[in-house]
Amino acid sequence: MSTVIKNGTIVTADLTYEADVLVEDGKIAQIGSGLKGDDTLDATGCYVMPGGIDPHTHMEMPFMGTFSTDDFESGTRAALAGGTTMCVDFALPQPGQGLLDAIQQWDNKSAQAHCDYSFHMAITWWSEQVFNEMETVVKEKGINTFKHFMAYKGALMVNDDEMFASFKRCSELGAMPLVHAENGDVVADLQAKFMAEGNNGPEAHAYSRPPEVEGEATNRAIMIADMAGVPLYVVHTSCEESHEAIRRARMQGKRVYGEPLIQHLTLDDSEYFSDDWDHSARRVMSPPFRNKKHQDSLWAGLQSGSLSVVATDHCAFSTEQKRMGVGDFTKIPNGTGGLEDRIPMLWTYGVGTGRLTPNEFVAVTSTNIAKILNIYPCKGAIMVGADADILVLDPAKEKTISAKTQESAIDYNVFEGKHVKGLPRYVLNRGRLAVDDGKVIPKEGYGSFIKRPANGPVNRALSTWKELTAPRKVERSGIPASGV
Ligand code: DUC
Ligand code: ZN
Ligand code: ZN
Ligand code: ZN
Repeated sequence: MSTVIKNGTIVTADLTYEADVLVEDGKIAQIGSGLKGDDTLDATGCYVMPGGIDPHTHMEMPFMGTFSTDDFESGTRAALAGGTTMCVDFALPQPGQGLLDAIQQWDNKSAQAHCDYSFHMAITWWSEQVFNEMETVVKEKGINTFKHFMAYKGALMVNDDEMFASFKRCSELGAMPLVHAENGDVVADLQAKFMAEGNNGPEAHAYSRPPEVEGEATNRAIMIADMAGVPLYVVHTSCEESHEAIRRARMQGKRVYGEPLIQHLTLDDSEYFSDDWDHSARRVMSPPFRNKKHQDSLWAGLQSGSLSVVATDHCAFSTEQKRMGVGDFTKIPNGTGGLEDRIPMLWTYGVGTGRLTPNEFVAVTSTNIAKILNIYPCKGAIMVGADADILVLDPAKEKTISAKTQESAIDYNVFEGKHVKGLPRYVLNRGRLAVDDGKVIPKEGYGSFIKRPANGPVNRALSTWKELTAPRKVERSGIPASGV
């Protein structure tokens, strides 16, 4: 069984050229002209690019006293509708729970997935058991990334000593730490202050998490990673303060990656000042949306290469769930959706405005993260031998985003009313036609867990801080007696 994609323009992170693509047994078998297959997909007027990879989703996440509404079934259906063929979710142990136990739970939940997926492993507490299990997670489970929450005090947050221990373990194992970088102690203090002052609406959520808490935590994580001798990936970089820390680290030769979200690039903090409580609460996520200065910084980072990946942090709660926080903004479940809209929104507001070239678009939606996660070129490439994860994007096709027409299970959409131009015509996942003429062809359970091997000796922070590995001991001729 083979399929040929004809008459399209191939766009990769490096090249743009006209050619047909032959897909056989789930892989790209040939790229050239005049190719023939059992089936033909016409890509006239379209771009043929690697399927999107969203490295940051939370399906059915247990969080703030509830579970995020999109599970692997509706969530991965939404992913495919938006041209994404692989998601990376977070296996999240409750404090005290073993890592392998949490992976088993996520294995069970993800059995429904319509598209390929993988997990990051979250480190939510620290112990000898966690230290030991990390090795099995990397070597047997094929997970090479460990996520640390520097916020959510009293729940998911880890302290600096735990983070340093975990980062050093990552270094030994050829794995990479991820951080949710916000200073959780300062956030908790500000939350209490605003509540005490009677400032309990969704806008106080934004006030309690200013850019400074993110910049401080990003910088701290970068320094700790450097001392542990390990690269670092900063999830949902939302502001100039965090971006600046990442930029500086990269200029110093440190291997540090930043991940803005499509929400932060295209929606601003005025959303929190709507007179409709539901409107504002539906947009409560952490970090919160920022002003234009920060949005410009994020776009500039994608253009210059100081920021590497555009993700969503897809963590969708219904209006009903959001209302758990009426009268107390700290109880509004944090999270927004975006998986279905990331590609059309970034194409429209990035490529459509001239901020990004089509090649840069492919880099930040697919290829860069495939390289960072060590699955390139199996994923993230239009190349002979690669998985046939292909997005045929029609730049002339348009729609107005609406909750009424989405695959996601939530009852609203934070991009409601946005007009987008550039939509999937076809999507293939390991050769399976998953979107045909813009319509999802669901196949529950088709999605495969993609193992991601550990990195080799290049898994270094390129550290300038050498004392840890080469301490200089001083031989002294005389040492005074103590306490005299
Ligand atoms: N931020 C969110 O908004 N939701 C899920 C977790 C997170 O860090
Ligand atoms: Zn986060
Ligand atoms: Zn997240
Ligand atoms: Zn593969």
